[in-house]
Amino acid sequence: MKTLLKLFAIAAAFGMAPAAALAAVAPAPAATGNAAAPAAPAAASVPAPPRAAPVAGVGQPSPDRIGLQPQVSEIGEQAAWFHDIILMPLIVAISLFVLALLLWVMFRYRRGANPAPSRNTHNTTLEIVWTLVPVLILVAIAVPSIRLLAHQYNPPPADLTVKVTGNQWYWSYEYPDMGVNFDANIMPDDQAVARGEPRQLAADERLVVPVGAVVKILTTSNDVIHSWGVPAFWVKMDAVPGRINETWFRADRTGVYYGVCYELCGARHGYMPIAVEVVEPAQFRQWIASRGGHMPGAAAATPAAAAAPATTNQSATR
Ligand SMILES: [Cu+2]
Repeated sequence: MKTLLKLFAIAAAFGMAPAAALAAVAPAPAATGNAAAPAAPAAASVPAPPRAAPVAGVGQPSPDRIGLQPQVSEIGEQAAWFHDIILMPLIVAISLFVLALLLWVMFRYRRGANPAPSRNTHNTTLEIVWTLVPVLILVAIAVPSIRLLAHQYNPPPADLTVKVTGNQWYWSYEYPDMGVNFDANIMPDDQAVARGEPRQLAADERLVVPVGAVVKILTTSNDVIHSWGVPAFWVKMDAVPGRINETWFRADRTGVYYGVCYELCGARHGYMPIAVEVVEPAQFRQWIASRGGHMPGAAAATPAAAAAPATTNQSATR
């Protein structure tokens, strides 16, 4: 029995066995230090809140969409406005203008219609115009572009910190101030469809965050470069081994939002999806409690928090 438990613990640590399998076998959460331990239901007295159902077309791609996903963060709305109102119309106008010039030159100045070509090599006015106009266009684009960049790199004070670690080929999440950590693996297609979730985007474990909270995301990796991102939040950051990168988001609407790994990271790169559930603050507190965690400042009273791996306790008291 002990050997079997050890095998399951090792398998779960490498993301090969679902956490539930380990929890079903283990009578109590043995402090093995594996990331799946907090999921053990035996220690949590608070029931987990129900999983929200995703809404078609929100937080996930849809077959008839050609634009960006609906944005649920302020940065995302700014970026979508920049893309939809400034960049796309400008690109379309410039492309049509150049196409019209090319067609005009091809027909008006073809050999049949214009047998004696002009010998002019310079036109000062024209040269000033075609230098100045593109410069002015670029300056006009630079203003909202730099404003957006500055906004992205000046995060407001964080309400919550989540450390995201990329692994071949799953994600590990840690709430260092709350004593919660777990692994998230892809959900099998049949299970995802049965639950009304998009296949290959659904994950067995979701990152849960409160609505309206500034979430600081710290990314790193255990093996190769991965990239964590969620299009509906306009957030994406490389997860690089030996290094911690920082980004942030603030989701202003509750719901379920999906992302994937955005860096080609190996054979199963396409099978490490990201699912984020944005919930009301009360539901978030319930979720943290159901995982044996605690809100920052509150005493780690639950048995699961007391039995949590040493690394979790250290980071929780920081
Ligand atoms: Cu990856």
